[in-house]
Amino acid sequence: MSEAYKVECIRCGARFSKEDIVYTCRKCDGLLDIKYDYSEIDVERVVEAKGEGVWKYRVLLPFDENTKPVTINEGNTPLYRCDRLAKSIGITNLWVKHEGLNPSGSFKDRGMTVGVTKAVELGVKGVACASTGNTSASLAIFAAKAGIPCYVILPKGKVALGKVAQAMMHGAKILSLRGNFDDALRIVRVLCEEEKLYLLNSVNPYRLEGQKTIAFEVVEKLEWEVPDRVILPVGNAGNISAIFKGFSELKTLGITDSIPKMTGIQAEGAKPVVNAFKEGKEEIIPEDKPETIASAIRIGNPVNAAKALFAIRDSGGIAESVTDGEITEAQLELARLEGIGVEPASAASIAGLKKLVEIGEIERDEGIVCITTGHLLKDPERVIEICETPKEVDADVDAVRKMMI
Ligand code: AN7
Repeated sequence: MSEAYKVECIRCGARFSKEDIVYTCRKCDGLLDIKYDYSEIDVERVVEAKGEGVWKYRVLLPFDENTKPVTINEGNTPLYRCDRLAKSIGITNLWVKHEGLNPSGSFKDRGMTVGVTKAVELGVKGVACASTGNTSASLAIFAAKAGIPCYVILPKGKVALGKVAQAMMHGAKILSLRGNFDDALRIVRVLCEEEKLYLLNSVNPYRLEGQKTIAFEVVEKLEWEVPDRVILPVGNAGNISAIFKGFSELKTLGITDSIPKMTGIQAEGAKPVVNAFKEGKEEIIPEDKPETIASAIRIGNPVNAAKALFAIRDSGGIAESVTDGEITEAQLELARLEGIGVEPASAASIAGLKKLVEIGEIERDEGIVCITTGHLLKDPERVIEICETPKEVDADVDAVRKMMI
């Protein structure tokens, strides 16, 4: 639909063609963004859009009418009203959008449906990524669906079990790197250039086009009202940038009149974006040895930091960090008060909310949407570490009764 888009550098404004395989600006190495001519976009086709999920909003996606999407029905995730959790935190208006209910169990599917559709359009010989887990699981699935070879590099021993299982089952060629995620991304970027593979980490601007639909769904579910604040975990910093873009587009089109305060949460042991935000800096200082139990966001050199810092500052939001203990507590609370099972990184959003309310940065009557990015079953090993182990019992009614009640 939106054939009339441009790929543009956010720093120097250089433009690249749709056929060009480019991830950062060839002139200044700045991040790229997909730009539309919003005056050409029919607002009715956004507000009255039919269908479900990411492709419902294809008028705001970079493809023409005839493109056949590579899709497994991603998006259209529930937005839960969470009154019990709100009460326990001492706030009045809380929703959780559970992105863990995407087909692969994380929000990455939104980016991959668009990214792999683009890969097919370009006719690439293979797709590749570095990953803390969810990106690789999602890419493996979409590559399988499209029939394209898939290569993934994972930091050895640092990826949750469910995610590796998915990449293995769906047929990706997996390498376990003696290094961390940042090493893996650095290496895969070089190999994608040299070996002509298509890179599908979130530095690829097409990925973020799919992920921005989280904002469209939130606003639509709230009957075209904009929440005061959106809180989400930040790793490579793509998702917060994408969601901000989604809200910005709705405002540009005159569908809404505000943008939520974009609030990014990192783990205490991996918080370069938080540091840059608090120090008022434009650029992050990469961390050599990021560490957290929230392995999805164990990232020291987030590639989309410049976009994320702009999103947070421009929307009047905040970046804050939480400890592994706070993440675990929030994961348990969300599971037990609301029945929402998430992996540790996702619980960082709830932990961040609690902390920011406690220190008075968030007003108690704000309308808040937390994005929970990945499903509980992604990381069963963590559950075994933090929950009580089931007790063994003889197959006898009285023995069971004695231990049960
Ligand atoms: C559950 O899979 O980076 O800030 O390689 O899996 O957009 O990077 C995962 C990231 C949050 C952070 N929550 O999102 C990967 C990867 C979950 C995640 C993030 C990730 P970004």
